[in-house]
Amino acid sequence: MTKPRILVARAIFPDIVDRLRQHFEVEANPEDVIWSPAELAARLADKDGAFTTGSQRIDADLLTAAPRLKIVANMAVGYNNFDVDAMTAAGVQGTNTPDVLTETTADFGFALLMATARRMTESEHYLRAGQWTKWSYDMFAGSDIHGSTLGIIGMGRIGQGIAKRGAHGFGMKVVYHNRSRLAANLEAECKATYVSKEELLATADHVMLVVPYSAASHHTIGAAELAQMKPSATLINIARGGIVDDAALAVALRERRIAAAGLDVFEGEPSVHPDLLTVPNVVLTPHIASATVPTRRAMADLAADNLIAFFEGRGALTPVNTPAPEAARAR
Ligand code: 8YV
Repeated sequence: MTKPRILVARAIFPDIVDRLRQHFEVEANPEDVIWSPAELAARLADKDGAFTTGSQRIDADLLTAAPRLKIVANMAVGYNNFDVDAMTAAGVQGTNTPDVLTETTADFGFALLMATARRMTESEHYLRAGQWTKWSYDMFAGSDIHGSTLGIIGMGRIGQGIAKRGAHGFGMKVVYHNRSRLAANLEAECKATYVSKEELLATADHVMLVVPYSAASHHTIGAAELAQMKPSATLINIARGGIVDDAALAVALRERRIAAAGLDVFEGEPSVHPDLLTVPNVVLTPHIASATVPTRRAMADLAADNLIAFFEGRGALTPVNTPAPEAARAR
């Protein structure tokens, strides 16, 4: 029996590619070339499955150019690179990697919050530049984490992980806003109170964004929302580029309309809005919230396991859509 053909669109752990080779005919990308949409489509023309990261767009044009494609396994919990409706209509299964990155990403959200509120990178740059010649009472004085109010927008698994860290570890008052309110037992576990977005913005000392990207969440934080925040507040985005209007944020930071921001994701990344690179009161990291070795391995393993389970007829392990059986492409 011939093995299904799959494309591994980005460089991943070599031993996981080897594991995939036991089940599939694999075209891999060990040099980690960033293919254009046309190059990706050409490579997928004869493939049955694809292993992707968040940087490959899967849309109707690509699905037309890849008539044998039956499953796309994303190595990410977010899947805004998928046109899910187009995939479902074409009978193509999509999968993501939930759960395995929750705690690691929540740890990072907290690390970015701490670094931002306590001005850690700004002060490190100062020290490295040889500017530290004396102590002074207000040198890099920031804002407190313990006992402050943490406002979380997007209360999925990662948001809940951050809430627990804040409430239980740092005695923070946690308020949250989400499309739907959590069940009472989850609110109790997180010690979190549901509030409107307006109340959250007006009362939080630290605003943490963990909401998935969609047309509805585009620019959840823009100039109007920044104006509603406390001038002493910090803003943390570990969700997706485009959730924040980065140009408006750069203005608010420069004019000190909010105190500071911590950003792991950017509109148009890996490009970063040039004004964010010149304001001092922002901590910038290159989309690394899930980047620990065990977690990145678990994500890659889960994406591989989705492909294997699907082609063994066991069904995808963590599907993001349910193509109708009659629409599904023949295996
Ligand atoms: C990924 C992420 O590293 O899981 C997500 O949604 O944003 C990150 O963990 C990134 O998307 C690359 O696939």
